[in-house]
Amino acid sequence: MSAINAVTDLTCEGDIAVLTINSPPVNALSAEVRSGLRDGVRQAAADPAVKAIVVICAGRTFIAGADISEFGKPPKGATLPELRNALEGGPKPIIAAIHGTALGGGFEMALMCHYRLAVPSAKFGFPEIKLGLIPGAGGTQRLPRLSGVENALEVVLSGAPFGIKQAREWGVVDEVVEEGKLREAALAFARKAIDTHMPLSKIRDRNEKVEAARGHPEIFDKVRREYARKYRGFEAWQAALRAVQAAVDLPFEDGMKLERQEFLDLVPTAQAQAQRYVFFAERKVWKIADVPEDTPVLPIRKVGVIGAGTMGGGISMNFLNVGIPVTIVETAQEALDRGVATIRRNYDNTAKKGRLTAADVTTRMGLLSPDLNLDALADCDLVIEAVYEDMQIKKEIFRKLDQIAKKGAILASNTSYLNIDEIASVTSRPDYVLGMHFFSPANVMRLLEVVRGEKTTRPVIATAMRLARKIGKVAALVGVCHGFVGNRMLAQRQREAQKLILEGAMPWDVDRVIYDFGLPMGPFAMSDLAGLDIGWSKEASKSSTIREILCEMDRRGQKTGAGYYDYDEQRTARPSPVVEKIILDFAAKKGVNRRAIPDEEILQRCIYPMINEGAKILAEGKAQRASDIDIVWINGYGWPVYRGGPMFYADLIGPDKVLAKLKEFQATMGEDFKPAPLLEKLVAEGKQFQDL
Ligand code: T1G
Repeated sequence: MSAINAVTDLTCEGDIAVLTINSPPVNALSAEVRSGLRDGVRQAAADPAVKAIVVICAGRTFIAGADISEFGKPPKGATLPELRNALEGGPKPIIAAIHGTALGGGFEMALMCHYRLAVPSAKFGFPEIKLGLIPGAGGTQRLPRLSGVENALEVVLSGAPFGIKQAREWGVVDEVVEEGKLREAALAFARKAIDTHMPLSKIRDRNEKVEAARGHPEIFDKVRREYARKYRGFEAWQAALRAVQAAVDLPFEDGMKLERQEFLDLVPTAQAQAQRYVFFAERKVWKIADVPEDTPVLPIRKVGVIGAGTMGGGISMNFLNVGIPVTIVETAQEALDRGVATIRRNYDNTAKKGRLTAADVTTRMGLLSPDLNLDALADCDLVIEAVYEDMQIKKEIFRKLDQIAKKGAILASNTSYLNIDEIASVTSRPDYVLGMHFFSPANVMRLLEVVRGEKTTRPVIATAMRLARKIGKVAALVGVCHGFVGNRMLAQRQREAQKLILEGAMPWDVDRVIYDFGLPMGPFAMSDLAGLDIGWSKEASKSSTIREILCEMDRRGQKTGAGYYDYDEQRTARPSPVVEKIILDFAAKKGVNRRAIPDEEILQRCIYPMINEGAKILAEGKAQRASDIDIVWINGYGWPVYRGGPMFYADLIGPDKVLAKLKEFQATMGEDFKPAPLLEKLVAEGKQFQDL
């Protein structure tokens, strides 16, 4: 055996050379791996004793793509064209032996080989689109030649991996071999290739499937229509379409050139930078400085949920979905029945869409135990309270729960704003109390804010984080403060949005600016969806705000067919002349001289105070890192991933520009814009939030 470099070994089994890549954790196609591959293949190719070459990876997976941490840095090591010439252009059959996930550049490298073997559990795919990129090493030119154009478009545009069945059908793999027997099967295949003089099969030469699509622009038009909505605001998908179209319209080499140029144009873009940042942010968010990976976790075999309303029902479904029995408690039979019926209806709808079988629905509903008695929660390992947002009601429930719940049970509140320490203080086990703040609809939204109380123990935190991963959530650890991270920042935007419609904008102006920025909807459409009467009481209402006036007029949002907008039968929102008059009258009564407000100011006044609040949250230690705040906003509030999150956005614009604008607003509009000391400090030190 000879070491080609630190991550690549070359061994010879008779006249078969085996190149083993070993670069944990995922054998990413780093400079060293590329150089090891190039030099190893060249060495084997030059060795007259060698008749065939097997490329295989050690560890948990085949090459899972280019090393994302290398992007944006000066290129080092072997280039992709060099690798291609060594592999596809090599004089001897090269066999890729695949296990785990052959993704991105790893999948492209395998497609440069002459043959591919894989174990049944192997996955293949081009996730580049999730990084604001497209395949840059021939993936958009070679895959369509195997899978056909429509399938290749789906793979490249969805970024989703596909399995062995598809890989076999498309001829991506030449042989499916037994799990755990990959190396010997690859040697046997190489043996056969030598003994039967198998040709150097090059995918580049297989043109039938791309030629079949020539003169059928409708294939691309259909996909363009399909993805236009899904990828609103994203740039890379159009480049992916152009590259696959090139595979159809252009000779292979010209298609490769076009793909490469599209790829190189995307790498430095703000969107690609943002999506790379989010890739690592989504992995960092799970790491808690003082709760190491090996912190013991508590077994969660049974969960209790208090409250069968929208949140309670959605929360329960998360656990039923992963086979954890749930006892759901309500105070009245009618409310309990309504809650259980909603859960069943949700499952039935999912089954109708073919994403669940009737048996799945029965199994999940079978794990649900509705009850009217809190005592039914005595043997739960975790109880999540999801009742009306009132401190006294929550404290009352936690007092009772503390008496009922078994020793060692974790007590969690789904409160969106309230002080977890105050709730915990009424129990004898504040060390087992924390917040688990789900987002509506709780069975759909990926975000979970795990709220660490003053006394919450590390094992309880570790248990909540591990459980979050199990139910498919992205969990961010946050500290106790009003509204935690997400809602605390949201309040800044909502405040400014209300001021803007008083000063000169209309709700639909503000919403248009926020929608065009990339969020799924603006603050006013969001309020109409949630209901304007959350926390509103008729008795206390004094027409002191536009929202109060609307509620008094029974314009409570979508549910009443009118709110800030008028809604037709299909719930399509239309700017409302009624609301316009209310706003103008209200402003006149307040003596406000309304003015035309430019879109840029609307955007800055909605987003900069959020960034400023993010800086305060970081300074107070209510979030571990700036990228956690971004993960909260991307997974809980629809912040577009291609803008990286509010804190990344601040770095992109420049914290100095955000500070300057806040000071300008402060000078004319007051202390709501007073810059956070941390922001001042960052700018003074020429740093960014990412440097924290
Ligand atoms: N580059 C660098 N680091 C990577 C990496 C990569 N491609 N993939 C994973 N890691 C790190 C990750 O940060 C984490 O580090 C550890 O590995 C485990 O990852 C030219 C341009 C493979 C399915 O997009 O989807 O090829 O946090 O926690 O859940 O056309 O990682 O431990 O320090 O995610 O088991 C295309 C990205 C690149 C695949 C494994 N490839 N990776 O999931 O582990 S672009 C991708 C994944 C490209 C070419 C183009 C997943 C995984 P740490 P993990 P996992």
